[in-house]
Amino acid sequence: MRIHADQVGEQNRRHEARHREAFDFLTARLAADGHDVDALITKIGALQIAVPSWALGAGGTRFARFPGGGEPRSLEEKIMDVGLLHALNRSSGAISLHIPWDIPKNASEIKTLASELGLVFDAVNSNTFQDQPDQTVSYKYGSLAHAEKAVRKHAVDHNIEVIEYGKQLGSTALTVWLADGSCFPGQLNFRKAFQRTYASLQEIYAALPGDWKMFIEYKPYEPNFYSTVIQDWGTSFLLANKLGEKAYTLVDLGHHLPNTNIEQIVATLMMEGKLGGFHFNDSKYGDDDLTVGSIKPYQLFLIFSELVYGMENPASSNPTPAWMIDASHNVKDPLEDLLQSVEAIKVAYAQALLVDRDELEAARENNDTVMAQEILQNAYRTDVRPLLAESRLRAGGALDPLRAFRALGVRKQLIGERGMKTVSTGL
Ligand code: PSV
Ligand code: MN
Repeated sequence: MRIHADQVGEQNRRHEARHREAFDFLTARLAADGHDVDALITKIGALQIAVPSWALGAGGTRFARFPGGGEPRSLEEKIMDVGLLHALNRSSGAISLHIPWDIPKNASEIKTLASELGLVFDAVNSNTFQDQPDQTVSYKYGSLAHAEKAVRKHAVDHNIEVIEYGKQLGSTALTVWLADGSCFPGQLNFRKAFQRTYASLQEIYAALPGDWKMFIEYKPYEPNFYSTVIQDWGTSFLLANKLGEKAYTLVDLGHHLPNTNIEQIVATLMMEGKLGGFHFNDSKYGDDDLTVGSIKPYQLFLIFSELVYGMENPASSNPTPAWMIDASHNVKDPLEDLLQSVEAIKVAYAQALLVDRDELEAARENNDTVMAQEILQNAYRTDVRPLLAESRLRAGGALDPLRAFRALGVRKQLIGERGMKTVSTGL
């Protein structure tokens, strides 16, 4: 199914009066505070967040999976689903593929379909954390860090193959996340594991096209429970620095131990021009992969405050990070969950844009702790949703994507087309 402009327009007419009232009220307040509302709306509209191809079906835990109906059965259907999101929110204009879960069998047809829906291909992700059915070696004891050269070579070759798929689709980045590590003390020589990983990454790095980037994603634990080779931002940053200017750190919000100050990590990486990518999700305990902003929205805002500062004050080589959601949906409709996540990301971004940087710096320089907190919290406590709605309206999207999704009966139609019992690839 596709969502057409007239359907969105009809939905918008129902919410138009209410939106106008809220938007006019907010505009007057922001303008009085010296904000350029049109410039804010343009910035908010420009933020595009890639959707992972593996998050369009129900996720699950190691205990159970409860699939909904109408899940995409192929890469084409996954692209169609991202197209539905993008038609509603005009902010999901990219898809990130995980190989081999989503191998583009006919790259040019896949590309045509995506571009018809206004989508581009974000970073491609390699998978050396699972053995594939026909695999000749096993990743049970690691991949790029494995003690055996043959296994490391297999994992390196896979990454190079992923780059090749990405090239066919117009991607310009490879994300490497490794499960490599150990479950028990003594199992691994930390130094050798790092050195092997570095040497393997060097081989992959050498295969990167000139305009490509490599994102190195860290994670403290899981699936290994004693040590992970690339456990934290410091290790990722060290590898990225050693590899060269095309290598960057990727921050996944769920990949931190409880209470880690992620905003400070972001600030440091941006200062060094080494923050390449971002995986958004939320969590209460570990890598819970919950809807963005559902548990710790203030932390998300503080992170965005550093992101905005970093983007406004870039290090010489600082790119705009590649934004992506990396979540899993156990009890929600995946598409509804993704709409909520995109909204939460944009709310935090818009609030961060409202922070008066000059006033904040003055408060900091004067050790005015109270005012520094006030400035941040004033921005955080502003209901910016009318700005988001207006930016969607101007881009041809829905004033209220979630309500439109329900009013248009999208899931019902998808179930009608694809059936109730469908299984989509991915986690
Ligand atoms: C690992 O937990 C991770 O965050 C990596 O980004 C993987 O590619 C993805 O999740 C797999 O679901
Ligand atoms: Mn991730």
